[in-house]
Amino acid sequence: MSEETKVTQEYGGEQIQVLEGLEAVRKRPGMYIGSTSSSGLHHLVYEIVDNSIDEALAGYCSHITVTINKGNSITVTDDGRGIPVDIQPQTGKPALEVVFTVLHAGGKFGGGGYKVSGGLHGVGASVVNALSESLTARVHKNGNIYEMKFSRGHITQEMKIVGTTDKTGTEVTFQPDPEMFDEVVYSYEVLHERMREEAFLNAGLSITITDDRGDEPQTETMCYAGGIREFVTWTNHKKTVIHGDVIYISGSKGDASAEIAVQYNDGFSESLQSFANDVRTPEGGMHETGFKTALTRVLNAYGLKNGMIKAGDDKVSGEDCREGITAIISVKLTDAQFEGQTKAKLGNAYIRTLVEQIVGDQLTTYFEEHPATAKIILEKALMANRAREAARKARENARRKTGLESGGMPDKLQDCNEKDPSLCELYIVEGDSAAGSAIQGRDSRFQAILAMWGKMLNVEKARADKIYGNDKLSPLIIALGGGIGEDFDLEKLRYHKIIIMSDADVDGAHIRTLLLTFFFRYMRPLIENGFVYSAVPPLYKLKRGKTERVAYSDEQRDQVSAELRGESNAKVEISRFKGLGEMDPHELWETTMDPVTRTLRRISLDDARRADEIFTVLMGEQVEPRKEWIEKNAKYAINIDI
Ligand code: TTJ
Repeated sequence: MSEETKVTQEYGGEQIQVLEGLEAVRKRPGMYIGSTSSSGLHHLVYEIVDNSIDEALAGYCSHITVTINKGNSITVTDDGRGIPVDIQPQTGKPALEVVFTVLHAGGKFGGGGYKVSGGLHGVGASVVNALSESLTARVHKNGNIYEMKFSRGHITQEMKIVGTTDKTGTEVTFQPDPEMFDEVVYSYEVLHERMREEAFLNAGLSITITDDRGDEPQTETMCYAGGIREFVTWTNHKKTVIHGDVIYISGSKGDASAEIAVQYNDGFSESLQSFANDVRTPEGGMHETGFKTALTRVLNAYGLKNGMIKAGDDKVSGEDCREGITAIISVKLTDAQFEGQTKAKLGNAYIRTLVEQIVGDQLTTYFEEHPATAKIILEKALMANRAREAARKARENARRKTGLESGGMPDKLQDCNEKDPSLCELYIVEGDSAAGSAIQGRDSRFQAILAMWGKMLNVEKARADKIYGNDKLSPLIIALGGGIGEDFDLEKLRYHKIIIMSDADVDGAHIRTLLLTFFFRYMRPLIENGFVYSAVPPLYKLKRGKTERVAYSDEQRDQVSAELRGESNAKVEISRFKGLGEMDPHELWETTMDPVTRTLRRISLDDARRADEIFTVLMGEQVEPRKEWIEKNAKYAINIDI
C-alpha cells in the first residue's frame, strides 16, 4: 500500500482512498506506464494481457484473444476461471470492483502460480482503468455473465448479471483516454510481435490477435507447443543452421524456474534474447551472465576432454563461443529485481547460480550424448578464436609499424622539447642533407624536423590500411599523431604548424604535391584549420665583399642587388641556391626557419585541392589526360607553385 493511501485511510472513507489512488495515476501517468506516447498506449494492453497470462500459468487458461476494435478500443478475453465476483469481507465490495479500482490489487488475486511483475508490468488493471475513457469488464462464471462499467476509474455501472453462460472466462474492453495520451492509435504490428513473443514464452498457450479496424479483419492465432525452442527456430528461419536440433535446457529451484534454447547458424553475429517473467531484458543481467559463463566453461571442458583443445593451448573465449549463436533465455521468479538505466536488466543474483548450474549440467550431458553436434559447435568456436587471434595480430602489427599505440616516434623525426602542440612546429624536410642542416640550425625548443625522401606511395591507389603500413607515410602519420581518414583527430595532433620545406625545383614540387594531396585526402582538417604551411627558402644569394644578402624572388634580387651596389657601383656577386642542402645550418635558420625573419605561406584548401587535381592527373590510370596536362603546363612544370 502506498504512503498516500495509508494517510487517507486514517480519515476513513474507502471510496476517497480509491479515487485518490486513481487520481494519482491520472496526474502522473508516466510514473505508472513509462510514458504517454505510443509505448505507454501499448503498455495498457500488456498490462491487461498479463492478468490472463497469470491465469494461464496457474494452469486454468489456454486461449487469450486480443482485438483492436474500430475506434482503437481494445478487447482482451481469456477462458480462465473468471475474476472473482463475490463480495470481499474486508471491503464489502465485489472482488471484480476492487481489481479495477485499487492500485496493485491484481497480485492479491493471484491464487496459484506467481505474479508476473516485470519492470513497469504488473502495475495492475486499475491503472489501465484510470487511463481509460471507458472500460467494461464481463466475467463468465457460475453460469452467469457479470458486467461492470467504469469511466476514468469511476464506476458508471455497478456489477450486475446481464445474462447466462455455460463457459468461464474474463472479457475486458477499454478505450484509452485521449486526454491522457499523445495519440490513441494502436499498431497491429507492435501488438502482434509482442503477442507472438508471449506465445513463444508460454508453450502451449494460444493467443489470437485481430485487427478489426479495416474493411477486412486481420487476424492470426499463435500457439507454440515447443515454446522457446520454436522461438529459436523462428529466429533462425532465414539463416543456415549448422546442427539440426535446438538444444533445450530447463530447471527450477524453489519458486524460480529457467529455460534456455540454443541453436547455432553459419553466421558470425550473436543473437541472445533474454526474458524475466516474460518481460524482455535487453540489458541482460544475472540470467544472461549465468548462461554465458556456463556455455564457455562447458565448451572448453569438452574441447580439453576430447583433444580438440590441447592442454596449454589458448582457450576459446566467451565471444568465440557465441559466434553464430541464437539463444533464448527465459526465467520466471516471484521477486524479480529490474535494474539499470531502463529497468531492463535482471539483478537477482541467485538466478545466475540457477542458470549457470542447469546449463553446466545439462549442456555437458547433451554434448556427451550428441558428440557430432558438440564437435560442430566447438569447431565453430575454435574457428572464431583463430580468426580473432589473426585479426588481433594484424591490428597489433599495423599499430607497431605505425606506432599508433606504442608512443614510439620514428627515427626520422628529431622532435622538439616543447609538448604543447599549439607552440610546436614540424618541418617536413626533403632530403638528408637539408634535414641535417635543419636539425643543426633549428631552435630545438619548439621546432621538430622530419626527414622525407624518395618516391612516396601512390596514394591515388592505396586504401587507408595500406597507407598506415607504408614506410614513407607512416613516420609522418606517427609524428603528427592525429591518425588518418575518419579516425583523424585534431585534438591528438602534436604540432599546430606543419611546414613543408622543399626545394624550388621539380622534385620539390613533386613532394609538395604528394604531401598536400595526402593531407587533402586523409587529414583535411589540417588544411581546413590552417595548420599547413610551405616554407619559403631564398632563391638567390648576393654578396658584396663581406656583406651577404638573400632574395626570395627575381624582383627582390634586382632590388637588393641595387642596394648593395650603391652609389659606388660596387661589384655584387649573385648566385642561385641550388637547393636547401647547400645552405649551412645558420643560413637556413636565418633565411627560412627563424620566426622573426622567415616567410611562411599558409596552404589554403584551394591550394590543396589543386594539388589533388594535379596529382590525379599525374598519377592516375588515364594516360591521355596526363599527356594533355603536361603539354598544357609545360612551362610551369618546373615551377608548380602550390
Ligand atoms: C484469481 O483466483 C481465483 C480465480 O480467478 C483468478 C483470476 O483472477 N483469474 C483471472 C483474471 N483470469 N483472467 C483474469 C483477468 C483477465 C483480464 C482480461 C483482465 C483482468 C484484469 C483479469
